[in-house]
Amino acid sequence: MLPDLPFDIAHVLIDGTWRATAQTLPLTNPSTGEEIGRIARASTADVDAAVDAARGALDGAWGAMTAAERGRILARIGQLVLENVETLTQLEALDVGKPLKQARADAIALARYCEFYGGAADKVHGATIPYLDGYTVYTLREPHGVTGHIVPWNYPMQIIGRSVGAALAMGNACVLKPAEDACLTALAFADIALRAGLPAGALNVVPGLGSEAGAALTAHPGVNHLSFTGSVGTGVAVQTAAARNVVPVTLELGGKSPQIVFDDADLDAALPFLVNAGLQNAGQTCSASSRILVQKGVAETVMSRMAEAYRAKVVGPATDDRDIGPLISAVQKSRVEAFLDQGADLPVLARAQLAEGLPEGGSYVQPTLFGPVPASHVLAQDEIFGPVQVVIVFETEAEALAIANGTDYGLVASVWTRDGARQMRLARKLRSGQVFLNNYGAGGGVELPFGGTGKSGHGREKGFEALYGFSTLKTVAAYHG
Ligand code: TXE
Repeated sequence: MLPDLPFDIAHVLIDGTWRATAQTLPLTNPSTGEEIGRIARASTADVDAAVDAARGALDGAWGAMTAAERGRILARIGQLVLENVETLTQLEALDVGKPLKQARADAIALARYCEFYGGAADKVHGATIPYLDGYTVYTLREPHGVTGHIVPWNYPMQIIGRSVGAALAMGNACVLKPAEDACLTALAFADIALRAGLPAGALNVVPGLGSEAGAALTAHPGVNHLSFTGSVGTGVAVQTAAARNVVPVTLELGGKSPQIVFDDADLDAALPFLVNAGLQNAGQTCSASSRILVQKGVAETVMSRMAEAYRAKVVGPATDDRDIGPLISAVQKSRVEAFLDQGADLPVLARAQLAEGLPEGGSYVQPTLFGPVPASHVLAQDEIFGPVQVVIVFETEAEALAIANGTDYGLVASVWTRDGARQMRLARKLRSGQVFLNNYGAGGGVELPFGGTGKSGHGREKGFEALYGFSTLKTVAAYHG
């Protein structure tokens, strides 16, 4: 059941006003398969109105605010998010199927993004540049203008926090298109932002289909920057649309992130990360560690200890708060099952447990650990986006590096070894946006720049770096003689 909300979930938010759309879409609970309501299906006209409202905010109260005032509003939003953590948790569990503890962690991360970007808003500045005699030259960091944010369903709150948070801090006005599979926390966040004093039009939310509202937003000539997180195929479509308007794009397109375990690793420290980084959010994580590369000397031990950890994990409905929830939808379930079919000839090390009496219509998949698996196998190459990991055995550091760098992706990698020189060598040679040494994911890392290389995308979100991506640089050269 939906909690009581101060807004209608079938509405879009445009210019500070909740409005009905001509058409709606069903909202499904992935834990049960039941329809729990209807959400808005924004049209091209709704997106046009949202972009106009954002432009109006830039020309009005929002555009006139100082960086410190923007920061204070973001900080207030963060505070209100914290006060509403339990509602946000319930919404996300219902909408995405996340176990409550994961949904709660995401809500707290959303607050952290608002706190971080609130504090950073007035700390971004340009430079003075020594130039010819008689000149003073300086640079100004300015907002792009209207920013479009296309957000997927796997971590709505975290992805909204990192992209909308940074964009607002820099003074952009945002149009947010959440995923059709999960938009409730986007609406709740916008309601909180309004209550915290964000001026009308600074954040507009237009839930709807990717092929309609999403495509309309990416093609809109009034949008000055696009930030997209999702699949490679849709990322290419977004970048192509942006190119027609010559608009900068930040793309975060997932990965096939490896953890490399050497013979000298501290296995007790590594083990929880090896398994949890693959199974968190039922594997539907852009930075999921879906490949575990293990050196031959510890391969048997690591495989048997990972198998033991898998057998102890339980899959259940989100509100039962087990280790792992359902996948987002029946469509995602069939995508993952198609991968499992392709792995039918691979050795299975272990599967996790499905809780008894799972609702028939829920999108549950039994988490599966394969190994040893050849590095070239499709399950070791493609992003599965489900609770599936493969173990690959290697002998030398050079071989490990070649395997780790041997996919189209490059988002996150980690190295488990006590050899400091090897840590430094691999940190440099791994083709990856983030490298972790003797850890993985660094606790979420609101402060840590994040993004990929290769087909994982380009541009950086999170941390201070995102503020540069969500702004543009103007050079001012004054001649005074
Ligand atoms: O992604 P899409 P889907 C990967 C993962 C998953 C696969 C498919 O491998 O199995 O993608 O998921 C919007 N113009 N990731 O189909 O299509 C859409 O409405 C503009 C990895 O859900 O990329 C949603 O808001 N927008 C990833 C968002 O794009 C469009 C997270 C993502 O949908 C659009 C999610 C269009 N033409 C999936 N078409 C990660 N990096 O974490 C769709 N959208």
